[in-house]
Amino acid sequence: MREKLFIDGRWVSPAKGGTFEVIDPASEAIIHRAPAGTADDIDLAVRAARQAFDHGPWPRMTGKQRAAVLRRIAEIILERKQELARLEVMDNGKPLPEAVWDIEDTAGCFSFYAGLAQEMDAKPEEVIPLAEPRFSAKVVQEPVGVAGAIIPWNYPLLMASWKVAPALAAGCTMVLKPSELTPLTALELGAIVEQAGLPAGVLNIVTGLGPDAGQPLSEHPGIDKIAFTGSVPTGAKIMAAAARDIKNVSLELGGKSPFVVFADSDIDKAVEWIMFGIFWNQGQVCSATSRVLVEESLYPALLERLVAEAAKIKIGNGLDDGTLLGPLVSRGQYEKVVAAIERGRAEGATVAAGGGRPPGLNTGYFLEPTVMTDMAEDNFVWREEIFGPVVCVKSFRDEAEAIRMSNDSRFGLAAAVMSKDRARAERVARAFRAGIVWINCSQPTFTEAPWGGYKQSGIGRELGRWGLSNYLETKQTTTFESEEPW
Ligand code: TXE
Repeated sequence: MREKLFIDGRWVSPAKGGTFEVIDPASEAIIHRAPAGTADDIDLAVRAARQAFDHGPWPRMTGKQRAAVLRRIAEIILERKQELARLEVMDNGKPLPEAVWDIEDTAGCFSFYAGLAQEMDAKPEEVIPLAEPRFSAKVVQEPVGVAGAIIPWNYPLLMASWKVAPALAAGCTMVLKPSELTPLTALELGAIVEQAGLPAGVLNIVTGLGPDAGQPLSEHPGIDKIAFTGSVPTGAKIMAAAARDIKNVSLELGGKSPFVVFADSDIDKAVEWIMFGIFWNQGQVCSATSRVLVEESLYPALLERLVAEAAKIKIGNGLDDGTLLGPLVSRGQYEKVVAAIERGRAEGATVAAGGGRPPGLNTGYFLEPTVMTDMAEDNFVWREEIFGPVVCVKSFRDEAEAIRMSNDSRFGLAAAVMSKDRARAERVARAFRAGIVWINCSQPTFTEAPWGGYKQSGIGRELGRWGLSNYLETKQTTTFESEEPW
């Protein structure tokens, strides 16, 4: 576990010399003291990234050359897969097989953007037809410059890759600020890019607390773009900070994603997708299936099955064989989720399954898989993101009501629908006001497809070619081709 920040290709101690505790959420033990970066370190990192962008080789290399480095990063991540996955479990709490999957996806993300970097060589410019024949116009895309990335703790290395890989593919340089709850694998990424031969200053990694390191990064005049994934209130602060000098901003914020299950659905499949959608990663997923809407005639049977299946989930340390649900990431997150359940109950909801600490697990931030019912539509648990293993289930009468209830949210990240009637499923999918829609499934995420939300779920799209566009500026060059006076 690393004790230094990664700035300008070197491992350096934070200017103020401070550290913060890294806690294993399963044992509550302090497993590391990570370097606490502050405004001075952010400034150093931004200057290094600026220098690397303005004068270094990275933005001037061909896409193919950048792709070679990105591919090497992916290879090293895969070589270190088991070790990185175990670090992720100790830091975040998730079950090991999930962490292994995350690390494979992280490598996949670097490989994917290596491909897009290489493709950039094939289409360096686009000629645009103009109505006025004496002029010609072409369009090129160029890296946006120095990017800042502030990321959360639910997928520590994977969330880093969603920002680092496209930024580097585009030719940008970057300062990455990981979450203070999960800094371990992000610091390893410094060693990985170093080994892969990334030029100094192209990626700088500063760990630290949100207000001490994140805020100075979002306010720094030396960065051209800020990319953030996290909560709505912090996203709003970052956007306000970016507004001061009109930085380019992309935000991926929370969600309260509905899953509409029509009565013609296969009940086993529906329950399986719901369980995957809300208990995977302890429900700490921005697109989690947190609101389930079931057609009235299927509601009693589906609820009964869901409650029975939730009770079977094996809870424990993510490193133990067979664990399906680990602890929540932190004491703060545990308390937030427990308080939400209590508030929902006080506002009239029924806890149909779980709702408390699993018997026998007295240490660690463990919470039972929880199913809540009977809540009014204005109940806190139906409206607000809980970010824990808590699913709210309600019934609906008809398609129109399902659509109205689904869209009645300030969020619009994801939504899902299940029905054997394909035309109806497609109709509902079109009616959802959300950036990510699933039919007959919920949650599968692919690097090739755009990811992001409507409404307060954010601005912009990550992944796929849309993720690359986040880090590109568009430049038109218009030439007067005629010898005649205009
Ligand atoms: O988020 P924050 P927290 C939601 C989820 C969760 C809640 C709170 O509901 O319960 O947010 O989690 C950095 N300037 N999501 O408190 O504060 C911080 O250091 C700049 C949804 O962890 O948003 C961390 O790196 N940066 C989500 C990052 O912001 C600041 C994933 C995220 O922390 C800052 C995580 C500031 N003033 C939480 N304050 C999703 N969309 O997936 C903090 N940070």
